[in-house]
Parts: sequence; C-alpha cells; structure tokens
Amino acid sequence: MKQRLVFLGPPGAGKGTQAELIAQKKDLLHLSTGDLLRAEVTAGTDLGNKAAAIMNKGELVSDSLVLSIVEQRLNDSAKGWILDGFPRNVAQAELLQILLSEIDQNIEAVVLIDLKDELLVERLISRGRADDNEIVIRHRLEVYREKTTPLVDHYMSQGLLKTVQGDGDIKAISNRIDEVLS
Ligand code: B4P
Repeated sequence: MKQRLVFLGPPGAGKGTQAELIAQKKDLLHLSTGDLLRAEVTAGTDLGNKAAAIMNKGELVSDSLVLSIVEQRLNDSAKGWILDGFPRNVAQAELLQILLSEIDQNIEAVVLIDLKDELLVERLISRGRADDNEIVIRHRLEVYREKTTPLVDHYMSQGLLKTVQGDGDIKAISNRIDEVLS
C-alpha cells in the first residue's frame, strides 16, 4: 500500500471525506489545507484573517501562505501522509516538489476523485459551510477548472495519477480508492 499520497478533485468531490477514512485505516497523517486554513480563521490569527475573505469568495489563498502551513507539518511527520486539497495549482506542485526533495521524500500516488458538476453543487449546498452558497460554489468550480485541472496532466505524465469516480456511497468510493492504491 502506498504511503505518500495526494488527493485531487473538484470542490465537494469528497477529498476530505475519503482522505480521513484512508488516513485512519492506514495510520497516515491527514493534511487538509482547507481544514488547516479554517482552523486559522477560527483562531483569528493574522494568517486566518488574510485567508477568510479569499476563501469566502471561492478564490485560492496565496501559495506562500498555504506552503507555510504545510511545510512544518510535513517536515515533522515520521509517518506517511495524505495531502488533501494541496497542491491546487502548478506553482504549488513545483514548491511541493522542492520541499519533498529537501526531505528526501516523494509522492507515491495521486488520487483524482471525479464527479459531475451538478452533484458537486448539490452536495456543497446541503453542507452549507460559509463558502457553500451557489454563486461561490460555481466560482470555485471555475477556479478548479482553470487552476487545478492542469495538475491532472502534470501528474499523469509522471505516471502517478489514479482516477476514481466519486459517485455512490462513501464506503463504495473508499473501496475504489483501496483498489487503485493496492
Ligand atoms: P477545501 O477545504 O479543500 O474543500 P472542498 O474542496 O470544498 O471539499 P472536499 O472535496 O474536501 O469535499 P468534502 O469531503 O468536504 O477548500 C476550501 C477552500 O480553502 C478553497 O476554496 C480555497 O479558498 C482554500 N484552499 C484550500 N486549500 C488550498 C490550497 N492548497 N491553495 C489555495 N487555497 C486553498 O465533501 C463535500 C460534501 O460532500 C460534504 O458535506 C460531505 O459530507 C459530502 N460527501 C462526501 N462524500 C459523499 C458521498 N459519497 N455522497 C454524498 N455526499 C458526500
């Protein structure tokens, strides 16, 4: 079983849901940049205050801000990891590559969870987070298409990409992920 993973996919595809399950099962560090940013927002830190307005508009937080919250945790991790929602653009993927070579680690697989837009919108509206209203969700989908989808080719060309369909129940999707990672 691969131990150093990136979870990729549109907003609402279930990256966070699935990453948490796999991390528990395999005792991996689950590093969600969305969760870490929201924790900063709740704690009212400088970083959180900068991030909040950007997140509520559905834009991407700056690469340097995101990297600052990932770097230390990855450096300190003695076990395998799942990066959930990071990298989210090519620049972040390049920064991650530099960071990983400094600590002599590598990505073993990239799991792309894919789902139709209409199902994504439906799921996110029913979740109802601060950034989950329809206008912001549609904008997050545009940002995903423009900024994040180039990572699909980026990781495919490295032979790392494993695509899983994100429809169906949570357990069925988790089984699909187990299969592509075994
Ligand atoms: P994220 O927190 O990464 O959130 P997400 O993409 O919206 O959700 P995810 O795909 O994890 O879906 P989830 O499992 O929760 O990003 C939020 C914001 O943070 C971004 O817009 C950006 O501003 C910022 N950000 C984060 N990382 C960044 C980075 N690297 N660079 C710059 N900015 C960054 O599932 C969604 C819902 O569906 C849940 O309610 C869940 O319960 C439900 N669900 C899951 N699986 C289901 C299933 N099989 N069936 C039915 N419902 C399901």
